[in-house]
Amino acid sequence: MNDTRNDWTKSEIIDLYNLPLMDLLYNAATIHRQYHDPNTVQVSTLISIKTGGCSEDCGYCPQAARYHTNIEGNDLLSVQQVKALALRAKSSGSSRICMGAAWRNVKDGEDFDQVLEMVRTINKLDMEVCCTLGMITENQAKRLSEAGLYAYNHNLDTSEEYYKEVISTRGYKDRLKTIENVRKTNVTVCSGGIIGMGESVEDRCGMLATLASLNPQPESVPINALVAVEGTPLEDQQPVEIWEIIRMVAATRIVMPLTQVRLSAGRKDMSREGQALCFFAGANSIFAGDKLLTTPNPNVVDDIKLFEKLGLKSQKPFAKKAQPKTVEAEASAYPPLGEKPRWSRPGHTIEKNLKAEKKR
Ligand code: SAM
Ligand code: DTB
Ligand code: SF4
Repeated sequence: MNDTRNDWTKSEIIDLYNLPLMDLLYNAATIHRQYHDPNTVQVSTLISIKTGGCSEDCGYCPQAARYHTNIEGNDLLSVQQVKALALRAKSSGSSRICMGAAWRNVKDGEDFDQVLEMVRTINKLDMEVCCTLGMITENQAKRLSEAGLYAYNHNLDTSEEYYKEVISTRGYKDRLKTIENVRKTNVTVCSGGIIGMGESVEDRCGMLATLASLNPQPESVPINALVAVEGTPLEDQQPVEIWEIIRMVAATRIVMPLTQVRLSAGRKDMSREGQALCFFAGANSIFAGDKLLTTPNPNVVDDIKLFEKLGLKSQKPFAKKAQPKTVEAEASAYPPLGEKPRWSRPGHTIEKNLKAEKKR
């Protein structure tokens, strides 16, 4: 028995999201400590293996060919270029590489064969390797798995209702289908979304309800704050407040206790204190490196200093391969610092705790 539930309703998640902040943080941090080492954060690095010129119309994306953004595009990188970038990332403390391609979907042929070779190459470096290449078929997922892919990233981005406001060239069901194809292999699933695109709290929580309903839940959930890029339809969006990011991270942690929650795009505009609260609320991964795929990210030295200030260690590769099966097993792995809070004792659940909070 653990706290993982696949039947969270949108309204339950909205209630969580809107809790007084201190209650939300306390609940999320308590769950976080039951399943994860609160002083360890995974450092991952993004490599944009094919940049720009994408046929899709995702309203947030600087890589869509139809928008006039200032990014420098490039064709598929060579295996040697990717290996050099991965080695550099490893030497600066990354345990995971995520390779992104500005494709609508993967086409079988020379380019896909080259990506498979990149996967094999990074795998030999003893790093987790993740890809985000757009839609893939079941057969392509199998081939990636055979090449040693550890994770496939394919974001739901927002709720099913709001999706249509942001993207018209593909539907929510297409996204879910690719996730299902990945699930048929032993590649782990990475799927999350973006906040700050003009969506409501209801949309954010609706997306979390869909992600939490997947069985098994995604092993990894990136939470991105929109990076509003000039030339995209969302260029004028006001930056989302840090409190919203913290709430989103906390709600994600509570409804998906075992998942790796990734504080992804948008960190450049977050204070160190804001990021610290996100780690407290359950975020346990960041993307490091001066660039995400095409937009700026905090510099590596500042991130190292932040880890030192907060006493955070970086997570070793494959540390999450064997997930603890029970709360008790994890509690013995990470003994609590003080007395156990009541909802971590046998028989107490987060739902009971929420009811108690509401009654107060
Ligand atoms: N083309 C593939 C796809 O869309 O699935 C993979 C690459 S795509 C750039 C990966 C993810 O990056 C998107 O699903 C979106 O969540 C995120 N993303 C893209 N542009 C962003 C932006 N401006 N701000 C925040 N997140 C962004
Ligand atoms: C994810 O959810 N965020 C990362 C990773 N998965 C691929 C990408 C963020 C991209 C931000 C915009 C850019 O740099 O182009
Ligand atoms: Fe293309 Fe992916 Fe950008 Fe959408 S998010 S435009 S599919 S690169």
